[in-house]
Amino acid sequence: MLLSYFTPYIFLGAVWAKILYAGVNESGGEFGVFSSNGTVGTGLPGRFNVDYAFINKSTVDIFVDQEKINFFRVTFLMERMCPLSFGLGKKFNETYFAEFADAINYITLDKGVYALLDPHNYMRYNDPSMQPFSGSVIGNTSDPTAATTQQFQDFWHELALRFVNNPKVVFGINNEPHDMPTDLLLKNNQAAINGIRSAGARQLILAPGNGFTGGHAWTQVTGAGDAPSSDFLNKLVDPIRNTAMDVHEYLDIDFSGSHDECTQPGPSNLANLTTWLRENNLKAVLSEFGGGDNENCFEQIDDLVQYLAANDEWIGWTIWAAGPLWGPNSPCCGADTGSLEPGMLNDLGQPNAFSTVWANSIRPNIPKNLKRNGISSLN
Ligand SMILES: *[C@@H]1O[C@H](CO)[C@@H](O)[C@H](O)[C@H]1NC(C)=O
Ligand SMILES: *[C@@H]1O[C@H](CO)[C@@H](O)[C@H](O)[C@H]1NC(C)=O
Ligand SMILES: *[C@@H]1O[C@H](CO)[C@@H](O)[C@H](O)[C@H]1NC(C)=O
Ligand SMILES: *[C@@H]1O[C@H](CO)[C@@H](O)[C@H](O)[C@H]1NC(C)=O
Ligand SMILES: *[C@@H]1O[C@H](CO)[C@@H](O)[C@H](O)[C@H]1NC(C)=O
Ligand SMILES: CC(=O)N[C@H]1CO[C@H](CO)[C@@H](O)[C@@H]1O
Repeated sequence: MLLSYFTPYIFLGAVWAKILYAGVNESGGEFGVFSSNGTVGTGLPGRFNVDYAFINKSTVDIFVDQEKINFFRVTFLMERMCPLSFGLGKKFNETYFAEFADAINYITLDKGVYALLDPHNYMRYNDPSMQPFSGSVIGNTSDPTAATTQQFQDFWHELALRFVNNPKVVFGINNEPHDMPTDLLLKNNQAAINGIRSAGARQLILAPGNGFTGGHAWTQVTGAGDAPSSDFLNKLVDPIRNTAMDVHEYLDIDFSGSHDECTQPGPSNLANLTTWLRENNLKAVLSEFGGGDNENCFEQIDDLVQYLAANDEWIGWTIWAAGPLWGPNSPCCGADTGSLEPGMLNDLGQPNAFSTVWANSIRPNIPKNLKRNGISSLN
């Protein structure tokens, strides 16, 4: 009794629980397509470094060399990688791919850290004009304009083939699926895994849940009666068992990341998911979270990141978001918080979240023993 009580306490965060990956979202590759009136095709294909951009290599240097993180989530848009005239599949826009690959190769080969490839598409393809709600759900057989699950598999097969020899990439199947049947999400996730593994790629895969992949809602019905992610995602089969769950969790009132107050504590809201992970012998990465520029949020983010470190089911995290195109805009958590891009100011002309949120609640929690070598994996 005494031993079983004390042992976990002694090893908490030290031996059993190990965060392998820690870092930041690099958002920008998906920019420039939003249209307030829903005009289809706005910003497509877009201009590199004007409408969209992936990373600023100098700020990647700051994150790796000074902050010692080892993980970047790099967003891109499937309608740019696979233009509508080609359709979703194995035919890519080689210009856009080369720009994306340059960012990924800089992070993984030049800097030697891990990069999560993130198609920022909400499991939808063909109309990003009013993301996250526009576009046909992939694999919707009632929608003749929807890309098929097979096309999604072909897309992932091709992308994985192109990175098959790069051990430092991680494949994120899709950003924030929502409002779709959870059994279809399972099918699409499985198709992506099959496409990646049949390409010979053995790197870590992250599979998202329904309901914007929200951690608090993992065991709940989401949307208009969509079954909980927990009913389906444990049925995924990866022949080499190198897939983890991809989870997002914001700390504001409606979990959206749009408010600057943190009123939804991470640890209690993630507890059911963590139990499910443990029961199913699964791992997870928290690939989006954030809070506003205030003391309460600093504490709540601190609690969240320490919770992840203390629970063996969690193997990594990336906070939302840095990126070269944010300027004074705020990617999350209130208009005045600003982005995590070093060197930029917020909308008030004051230091952004890199000087506030990151400095107060992330920097002190960056593990010293992050994974530095080897193929991306669950351990
Ligand atoms: C609709 O939005 C697009 C892009 O935001 C803009 O170029 C276009 O002029 C708008 N059309 C109307 C009718 O407002
Ligand atoms: C491919 O992407 C480049 C760069 O954004 C763009 O100039 C070009 O028009 C795109 N091609 C297609 C077919 O979309
Ligand atoms: C699938 O397509 C049909 C027909 O367009 C549509 O009514 C339905 O809402 C779509 N389902 C999803 C999950 O988007
Ligand atoms: C966790 O699960 C319990 C039991 O099913 C439920 O009562 C509770 O509301 C859940 N908590 C969250 C945050 O979903
Ligand atoms: C990239 O980051 C560096 C270092 O913060 C900055 O000096 C430079 O202006 C940035 N470049 C762009 C294009 O944003
Ligand atoms: C808070 C926030 O902006 N989170 C976002 C992460 O990804 C996209 C942005 O492109 C949003 O839809 C998410 O909500």
